[in-house]
Amino acid sequence: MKPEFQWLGDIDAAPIAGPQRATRVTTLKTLAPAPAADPQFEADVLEGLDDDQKHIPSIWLYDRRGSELFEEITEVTEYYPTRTETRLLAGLAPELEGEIGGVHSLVEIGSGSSRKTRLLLAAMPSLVRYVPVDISADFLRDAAAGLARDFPAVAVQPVVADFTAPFALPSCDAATGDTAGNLGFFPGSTIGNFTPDAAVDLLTQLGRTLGPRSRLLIGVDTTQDPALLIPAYDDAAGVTAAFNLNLLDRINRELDGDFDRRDFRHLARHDPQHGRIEMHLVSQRAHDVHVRGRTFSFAAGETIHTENCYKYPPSQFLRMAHAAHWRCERSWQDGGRTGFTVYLLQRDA
Ligand code: AVJ
Repeated sequence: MKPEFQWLGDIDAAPIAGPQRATRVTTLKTLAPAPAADPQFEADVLEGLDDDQKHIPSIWLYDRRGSELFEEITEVTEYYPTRTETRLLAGLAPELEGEIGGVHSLVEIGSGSSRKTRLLLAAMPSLVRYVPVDISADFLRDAAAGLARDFPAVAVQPVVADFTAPFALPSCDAATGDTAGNLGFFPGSTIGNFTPDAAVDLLTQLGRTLGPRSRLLIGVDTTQDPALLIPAYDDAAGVTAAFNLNLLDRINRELDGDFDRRDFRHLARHDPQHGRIEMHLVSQRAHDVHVRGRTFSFAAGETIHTENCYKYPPSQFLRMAHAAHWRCERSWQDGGRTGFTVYLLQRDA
């Protein structure tokens, strides 16, 4: 399988000039066409809107604007996972160097806010490189540049990749042959975006990428309490609603869509059978929408399912980790209502 990644090169402490510009000057004869949309985005949207239960994979929520809105979500009062996990990490970070000294590479899966990363880099002097892996190149570049400035001794090597497919770690002197020095970092309960089967596949594949005897520090949200969950995914300020509705703007922009966001309402619902929160966009009236020249009909009240956030209880998560050849070295659980848990896993040799 072709590794799906784009190598951005080392980012060092020097100021980042922004995307490299071509030195050759071309005369524009016609208006530049809109940037080509990701063909996979188009395929997923056209296929998903054609289904009985309309759905679009949640990965497409995270364009630049979506990533910014998600950052805003992490700051709303009702959204407990980020601050709970950050508190857990602040407590456990000082213990890590003693626990797993000699780790050289921090590989962050789906790099989000750099705050949690900073806690680890500051507490673990043995770390000499940081490899953030994310699908959004712009977002990645900005996040990586800030860290490079503040940790000049750490080589920052961002990788633009869809981490659900196999990807290669950039080679580096410190890493030669010694995969036991790789520490994967998969925070934010992003694992919750995956069904149990897909989560096992992902954990297995990450184990292959990180290598024998590597570690994985992973944050997992566990609560099934709707009183906590519903407000967290439908905050009073409407940030989560804006995050969800941004998907319609993205389709309009990149796929010639004519969604009117005023025709849709954000919905967060708890599905206790599956142990997950679902996000939907609910059509407020019967109407037609066009995307890439195709017509999709909506009944009043019909929804597009846009995200699943599974909340895996510890027993279930550990079963999934074992199935993916990881064993648990330690875990740290929030003593409060959320039960949010950070696990330190080690891969078999
Ligand atoms: C990025 C998947 C961890 O499930 O809590 C937050 C995404 N969606 N609010 C989560 C999300 C709506 C978030 N993850």
